[in-house]
Amino acid sequence: MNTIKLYSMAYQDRSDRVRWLMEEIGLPYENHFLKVNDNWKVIEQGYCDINPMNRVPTIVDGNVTLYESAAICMYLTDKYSYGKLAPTIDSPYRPQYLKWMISSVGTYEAAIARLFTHTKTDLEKFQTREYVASQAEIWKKELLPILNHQEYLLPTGFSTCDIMMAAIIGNHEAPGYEFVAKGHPTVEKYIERLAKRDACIRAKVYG
Ligand SMILES: N[C@@H](CCC(=O)N[C@@H](CS)C(=O)NCC(=O)O)C(=O)O
Repeated sequence: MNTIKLYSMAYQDRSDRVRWLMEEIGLPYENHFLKVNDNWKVIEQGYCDINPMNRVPTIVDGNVTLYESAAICMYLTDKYSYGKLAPTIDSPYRPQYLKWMISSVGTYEAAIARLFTHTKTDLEKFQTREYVASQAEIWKKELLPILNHQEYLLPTGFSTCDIMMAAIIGNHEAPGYEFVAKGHPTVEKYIERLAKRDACIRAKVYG
């Protein structure tokens, strides 16, 4: 089996979910931490040849070079843990799995990330928090009924979409946690349960 190269800036960037997943599967991998400037922009020479977006994460798995964290996680799961951490293509749970994989980054993270980026003035910070709070109210209509009666997002048990969602919501002090988990015991317990996994700890997802 190839040793997979994982390019990132630090443990707690969007490489967290990829590292966690590789730890869960037991894949051999090497961390390549890139040179960054004070604003956390990648300044490593030659990296754009690997990822023209100049962002992280990127993996190199043999002759496959891939970026976009959700795509990487879907690729690695289908290749190395098909039917275990991802439902098979003929499973009735595959559509929901795909939905979570895409909405984790496209819907949840797209909004939560604003808490880091849309903060130039006090007014912008306030408006961003209002926006994320309003989105979180909608998300909870989806999340709470599921987590109120099962331990993981899919009824079949722990899967890669839990890794995505838990990495994005974050733990305790993370900005996303305040809006999505805090005050909702089932979501708090869900994150707590996931944070205790050996693979999550080894991957240093929450520090
Ligand atoms: N949708 C992409 C987002 C990638 C992304 O924005 N990564 C951040 C780090 S968490 C980055 O590389 N930032 C550097 C920059 O903005 O130049 C993914 O999920 O992989």
